[in-house]
This record gives sequence, C-alpha cells and structure tokens, in this order.
Amino acid sequence: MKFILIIAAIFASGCANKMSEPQTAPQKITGLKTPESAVQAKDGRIFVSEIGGFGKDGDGQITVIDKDGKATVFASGLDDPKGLKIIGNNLYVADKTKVMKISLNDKKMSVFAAATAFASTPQFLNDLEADPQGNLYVSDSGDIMGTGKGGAIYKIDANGKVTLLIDGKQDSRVMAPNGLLADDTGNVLIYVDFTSGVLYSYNQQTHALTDIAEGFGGGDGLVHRSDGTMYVSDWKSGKVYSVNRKNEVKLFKEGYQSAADIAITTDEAYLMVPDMKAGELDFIPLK
Ligand SMILES: [Ca+2]
Ligand SMILES: [Ca+2]
Repeated sequence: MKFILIIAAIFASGCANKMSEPQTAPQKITGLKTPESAVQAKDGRIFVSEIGGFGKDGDGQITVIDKDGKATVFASGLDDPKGLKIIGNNLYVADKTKVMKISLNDKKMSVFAAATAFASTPQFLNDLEADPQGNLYVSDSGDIMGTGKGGAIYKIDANGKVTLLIDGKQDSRVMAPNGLLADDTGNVLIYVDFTSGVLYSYNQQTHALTDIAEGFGGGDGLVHRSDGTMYVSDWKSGKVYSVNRKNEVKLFKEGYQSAADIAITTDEAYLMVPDMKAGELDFIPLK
C-alpha cells in the first residue's frame, strides 16, 4: 500500500510540474529585415535569416530570438542569407553564392563551402537541408528573378566537398529548386520548384525525379512533421499548404504577403512562417 502511495505521489507531482509550465503562445516577431528562413535550436533559441537589401552585400544578418521573444543580432556582415540548418553546435547558412558555418557557442563564422567549390558558380543559393548521415543539401535557384531557370541541387559532405546532384541540363524540369526535404534514410530528397510550383521526389540511388504534387505557385519552404504531414509555402501568393501521406494537398493558411522558408518548432507545436515582405515571423499552432 505504501508503495502504491509513493507511485501516486510521484505521478501527481509530475502532473503538477506539467501544469505549472508556462503555456503562453509565442508572439509574432515584427521589424525583421526581409526575413527568409527560421530554425529552432534544441535549447529553444530561434534563428532567423534576414536578407536586408536583395542583391546588396554585407547587410544580411542572422537574428536570434530568445525564450522570452526578445530578438537580437546573432551574426552580421552576410550578403543575402537564406536557408538555415543546424547540425550539432553549428548553424549553416546559404548565403547567396556560398555556405557559411557559424558556431552556436561562440558565434565564430567561417566559409564552409565557397562559391568556387561548386561545379558552376551559384547564382542564388536558397534552401539548406541535412540528412541523418550529416550531409548538407543546398538548392541554387539559378536565375530566379529572370528566366526562372538555371538552378541545381548540390550535396555537401561533412568536409565541405560539394557534388552536383541534379540540374536543368540533366532534366529540364529542374528550373529553380527551392525548398528541400531529406527523408529519414537520406536517399530521397523532396524538393519544390519556385518556377513551376511542382513538388518532386528525387531518388539519389536511381536518379529518378518524380512529380508528387503540384500547384504551389512560387514554392518556397518545405517541412514535415513526424507523422509524415508536409507543409509547403507559396512565396508568390502568401499561402501555406499541407500535403498528407497520400500526397493530397490542402490550403492550410493564407493571407501572408510572401510566405518564405517555413520551419517547425522542435516540439512540433508551431509552424514558423517568415513573411518576407511584411518583415515578420509568424507562428501557426499545429496542436
Ligand atoms: Ca543583402
Ligand atoms: Ca527558400
């Protein structure tokens, strides 16, 4: 009987702890300078890339938002920083023509993959993704504002060695790759094209590129929840869509000026939406 009471007490105290945790929803962050991408670290900090002036070098930065919603500059002097990815204690940033690496501990910044490391000089490095093996993937959206073509997808190993995966010369459907998503095996890469609005699956072993869904306009961010639901943002129309396991597409949220590279909080409670033209980071509850 005594044993049961102890168990009951432990259970009750566990519940009490849960009840006392603050449950306030994160507030929309405003005043950001052309925000493109967001990522949350394990410690709860949220990092946001800010392009500043498009095509203007040196005015790009990374802002960090602490648990209280306070935003401060984490790293500056970047060009047009976009996609963000955290591996271990490092934040990787797709910065126009190169990939930068910033230590989350001491903010030390270095070039991880220089423009010259790519098969052809990148024009518009956009999204970053990582696979379970620790490789990075980066999309080059090519001449995204002009012909809408010339893009490619690259793989970067842990040492910074860059390999071309696919481009428009190999398959004309590859025009302006933007959002990337690696599956749990790391063999399949899902990507959305900003020019065609088509969502593709690319198998790294068979090299097959398969159309899995379409209608995403200016497809930008691409994420998934652990239950397999994907979310895709359409930068041009300011909409966010959900895609279920059967690849059925549903409008999830609309009304943004330009929904850029979306992300999910580590607890999967919120979808973070950088609204680039509005200069805001919005949080959509997922639970
Ligand atoms: Ca800039
Ligand atoms: Ca993007």
